[in-house]
Amino acid sequence: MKLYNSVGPNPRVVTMFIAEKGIDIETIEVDIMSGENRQEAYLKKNPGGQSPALEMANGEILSEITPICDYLDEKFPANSLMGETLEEKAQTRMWCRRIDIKITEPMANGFRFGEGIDLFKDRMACFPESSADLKALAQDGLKWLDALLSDEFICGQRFSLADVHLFCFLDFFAGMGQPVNPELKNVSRWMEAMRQRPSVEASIHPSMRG
Ligand SMILES: N[C@@H](CCC(=O)N[C@@H](CS)C(=O)NCC(=O)O)C(=O)O
Repeated sequence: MKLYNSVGPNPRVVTMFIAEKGIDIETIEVDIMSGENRQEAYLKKNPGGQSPALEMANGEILSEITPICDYLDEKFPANSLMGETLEEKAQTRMWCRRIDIKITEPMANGFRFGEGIDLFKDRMACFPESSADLKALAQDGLKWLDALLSDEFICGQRFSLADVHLFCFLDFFAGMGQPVNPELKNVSRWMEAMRQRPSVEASIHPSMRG
């Protein structure tokens, strides 16, 4: 198996997930800043042209962070971050999907169409006039989550991929003009607790280390 990795919150979800599980996967770095991921060689592997991608045990390529983590969790069942039962797995997938739709996707597009416009304008359709609204939509999603996050983790008492997913995005975009509103007490408390996990340090991309 090989993980095509790069800087950015999406690949970090997978590398933090891997660190949490204590498994070892060979990684191949893709330079997304220079656009290597948009060149033919990478597009042949992942037509979505984004990072990460996982070459699975049978040689086929899988993209999208939730299926990649789901696959790794089934392949290496110890320390499951998806859940032990069918119901827990379904709940984890539900929360990842909610986080994606309500928070992280609008947050990422708010950045791509705003601060990231020079990097993204020739890579995808960009709508700069939507940037502020998308950021507001992401903040509204966080407010919604804050009211529900009274327990230790997103899936109650159970640490899961949903926590890893949200953390990597909030950590990345806090430094890119989309910090967590400190009035969101539950999200702020959860974020502080997440920062103590060894997987946070272990998953910092080499290019971001001082
Ligand atoms: N939906 C994809 C999103 C992947 C994504 O947006 N990756 C970013 C890095 S965080 C990327 O490759 N950006 C460079 C580009 O789009 O050219 C997933 O779940 O993996």
